[in-house]
Amino acid sequence: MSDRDPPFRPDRRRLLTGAAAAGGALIGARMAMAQTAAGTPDPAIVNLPPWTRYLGDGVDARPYGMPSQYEAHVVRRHVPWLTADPISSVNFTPLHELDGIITPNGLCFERHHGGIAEIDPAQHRLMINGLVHRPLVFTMQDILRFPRENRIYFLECAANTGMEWAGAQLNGCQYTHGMIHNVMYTGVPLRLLLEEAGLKGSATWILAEGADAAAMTRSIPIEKAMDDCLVAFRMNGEALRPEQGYPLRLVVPGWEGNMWIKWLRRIEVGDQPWGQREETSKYTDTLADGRSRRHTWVMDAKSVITNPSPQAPIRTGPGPVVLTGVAWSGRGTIPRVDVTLDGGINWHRARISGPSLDKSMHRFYFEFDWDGRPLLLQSRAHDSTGYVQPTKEALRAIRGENSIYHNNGIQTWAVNEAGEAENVEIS
Ligand SMILES: Nc1nc2c(c(=O)[nH]1)N[C@H]1C(S)=C(S)[C@@H](COP(=O)(O)O)O[C@H]1N2
Ligand SMILES: [Mo]
Repeated sequence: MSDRDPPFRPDRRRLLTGAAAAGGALIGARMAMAQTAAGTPDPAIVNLPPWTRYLGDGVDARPYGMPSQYEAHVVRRHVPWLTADPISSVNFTPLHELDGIITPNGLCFERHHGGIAEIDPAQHRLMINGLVHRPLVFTMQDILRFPRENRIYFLECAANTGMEWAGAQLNGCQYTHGMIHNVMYTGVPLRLLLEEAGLKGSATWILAEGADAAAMTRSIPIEKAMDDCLVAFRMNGEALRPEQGYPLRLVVPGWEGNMWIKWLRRIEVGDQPWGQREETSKYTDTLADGRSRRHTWVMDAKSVITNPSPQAPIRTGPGPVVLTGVAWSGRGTIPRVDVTLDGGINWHRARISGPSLDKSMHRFYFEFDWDGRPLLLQSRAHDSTGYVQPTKEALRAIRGENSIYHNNGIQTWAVNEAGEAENVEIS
C-alpha cells in the first residue's frame, strides 16, 4: 500500500469498473460506455493513456532493474537529530511500504559505526586464530568451496523502538520499528570453518571482527557459533550489498543485530568474553536500581501494525480496510498474532499469510469494515515457546526506564475520524 494509491470508495460503480478493467479489454470498453451513459466518464478508462502511444525501452535499457519512478517515495529514511553524523548512524526500513516477508535489498535499514567499507573481494581475507589447532586464512574463493545453505532470518537492532522507552515519540512505524530487515542469506555454516581450523578443548567463545573503519567486535559463545551461525555472502540471491557487509557478514539468527558483524575479516577463538565496547557500555540494559543486564542477546517476540499507521493513514473513508503488519521472534516462529481496534477491549485473531519460518518475519492481516469512528490499533505476537508480547507498562515494571535496548512492548496507533494515525501509548 503506498501513499500514491488512488482514493478508492467501494461503491458499486467503482467496484464494477475496477473488476472490468482487470477482466479484459472488451468488457472494460463496454463498462466504460455504460458509465459514460450513466454520467461522468472515468478519464482513465475512456482516454488513451500516453504509455500506449509510444514504444517503451527495449531490453538492456536497464541492465540492473530499478523500481518504477512512481515508487520513488519508497526509501530508507533517517532521523537527522538522532546522531551527530551520518557516518556513525542509522536509517530505517520503510515497513509501511512493504508486504510479504522479504525485505528488498535496497530497502534494508543500515547501521554503520564507521561508514560503509568498500571492499575489493579479491583483496578480502577471513582469518581464524586463537584457540585452534590450525590458524587459517580464507580467500573468498576458499569460502565458496565449502557447502553452503540458504536460510531466511530477521535482523533486528537491539535499539529498535529504543526511542520509545520514555513514551510515544516518533510518528511512523518506519522510525519506531524500522531497524529490522528479513532476508534470505546464502552462506557457509560457521561451524564448518571452525571445524576446519579445529577447536581446542578450552574453546568457549569467539570474537568476530569487521574490516570497516570501526573494526566492530563482538564476543559470541561457542555453542551459538557451532549451532546456526552463517558466514554469508549473498542476500536474496545477489551478492551482499556494500551497506550490508559485502563481501562477507556474520549471520547470528534471532540475536541482536549488533552481533551480525559486517565486512567480516577475523574470528578469534578464546575461553572468555572479551568485554568489548559493544557489549559493555553499549548493548547492556540498565535497570531501575542502576544495575545492568548484560549478554541479553536474543530478540524477544514483537509485532507492529504497518498499515494503517502514521505514514500510511486510511485515505479511503469508511468501509473495507486491510490492516496488516509484521511479527517475529528470536526464539522460534509466530503461530499467532492478535489484533485490537479498540485499545484492547476486544482482541481478534489475525490471519498469517506466507511462510512461517524459525527466526524469520511473519506477515499478518486483519480485514475489517471501518465505521469511521476513532480506533486504537494494537497487535500482540505469541511465539512458539508460548511467550506473549508484553504491554509497555508490563515491560517498564520489570526493566525500568533507563533502557535503550530490547523494547518489544505492544505499539498503539490512534486513528481519528479522518483516518489519520498517530503514535500514542495507552498501556
Ligand atoms: N563491521 C560492522 N558490523 C556491524 C556494524 C558496524 O558498524 N560495523 N553495525 C552493527 C549493528 S549495531 C547492527 S544493528 C547491524 C545492522 O546491519 P545492517 O546495516 O545490515 O542493517 O550490523 C552490525 N554489524
Ligand atoms: Mo544495532
